[in-house]
Amino acid sequence: MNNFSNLPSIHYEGPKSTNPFAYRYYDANRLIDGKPMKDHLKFAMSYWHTMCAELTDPFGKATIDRSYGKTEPMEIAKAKADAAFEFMTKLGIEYFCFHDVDIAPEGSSFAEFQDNFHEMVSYIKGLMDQTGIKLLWGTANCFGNPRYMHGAGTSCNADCFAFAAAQIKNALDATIALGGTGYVFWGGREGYETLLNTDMALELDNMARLMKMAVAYGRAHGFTGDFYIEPKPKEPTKHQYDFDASTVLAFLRKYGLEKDFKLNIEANHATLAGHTFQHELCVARINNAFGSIDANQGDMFLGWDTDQFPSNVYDATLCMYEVLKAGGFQTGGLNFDAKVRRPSFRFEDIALAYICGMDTMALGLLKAHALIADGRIDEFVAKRYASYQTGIGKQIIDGTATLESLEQYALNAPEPKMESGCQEYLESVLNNVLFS
Ligand code: XLS
Ligand code: CA
Ligand code: CA
Repeated sequence: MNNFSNLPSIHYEGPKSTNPFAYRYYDANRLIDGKPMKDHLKFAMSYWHTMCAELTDPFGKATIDRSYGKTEPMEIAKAKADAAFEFMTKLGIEYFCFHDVDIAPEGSSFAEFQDNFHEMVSYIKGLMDQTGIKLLWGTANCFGNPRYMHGAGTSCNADCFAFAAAQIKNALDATIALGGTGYVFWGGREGYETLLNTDMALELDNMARLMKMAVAYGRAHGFTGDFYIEPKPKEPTKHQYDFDASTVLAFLRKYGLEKDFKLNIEANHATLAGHTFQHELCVARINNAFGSIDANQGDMFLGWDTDQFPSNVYDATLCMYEVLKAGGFQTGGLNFDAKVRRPSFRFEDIALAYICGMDTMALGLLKAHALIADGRIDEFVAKRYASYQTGIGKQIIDGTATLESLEQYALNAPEPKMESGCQEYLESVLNNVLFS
């Protein structure tokens, strides 16, 4: 099988089903708090991993054939798009995300790529109209081509900056034409290998210049969605400027970009930065910068970006807990930026991987909703900070307390009475909600 033509349509059959080609937890139209699961989760297919990745690694060649039964590059691109929309339709996935180079052959010059790209954007528009499938976000791949070896917006070579800008303009045009609600900047080469050859100040200023140009162009051409930065600390560069959510927020504020940009948080990037996925989502949420999610997971023993399909329900629950606390997705959604392992080379393995990922996130939603309804954790947290509701705590919050007034208070007060943090009890509450 060189495509998804033999794949059956996947439906919800409930937790007792042993049919591998069925959802056990994802019941698209089931209402949770009056909203269908599909609208809580807004699942999206990543075009690059799902349709393009050949499952190579630094030690081995492709294990999957991505020619979709064709030989000419544009024929392959069209057959690939047909297969993508067949896949999404059969799985009931309503959104997709793409890089410019995922959908069209690069050819031998930028001009040739642009022609191919325009033709493929119209082709994909036709498939979207036929199927009702929507674009979640678009982006430009400004990291794969050798011209970006020193970076794109942060390249030492101004011509490379110009090529990146040209790609971003076209990718933004496509995102607007296809009705995408987000546009992603992932700075795959925006970082450095050694400071010995790097003007960090100029590189960061230039990265902001490129983003400002994108905002100016997008807003002038009808893009009303959100721009996103996707943090990642390293890989492919040794140090990436968009290290983690907090670093990106500081960058956005320094350059006055915070109104147009939100964050696209990826699970595997969070763990590479030494944070939990929930931490990064929480940082985004409390700074009103929660935008979208790249759902996947890393391997706790590997220090690189393995982009595995999410299967850890514990993490999925804490992820969806943050999503619910943020009020749900607005422009964003859950994009499976995930790939099958190299030996899972059959097209049906890709479907089985999505079924696992979608069921995991669906279970996460159900359990996060149950955790909030249960109320014990929220109640504990509220009680833990109750000392800020009255007395000296209220003065600290109101801004009426000063160092001098607090000194007077401390001189006259008994030693503070400590309470337990109750971590183990709260972990048992979480387990109780997860497994009942
Ligand atoms: C790579 C990134 C990339 C972005 C889009 O690690 O996750 O796939 O999501 O360029
Ligand atoms: Ca990603
Ligand atoms: Ca990744």
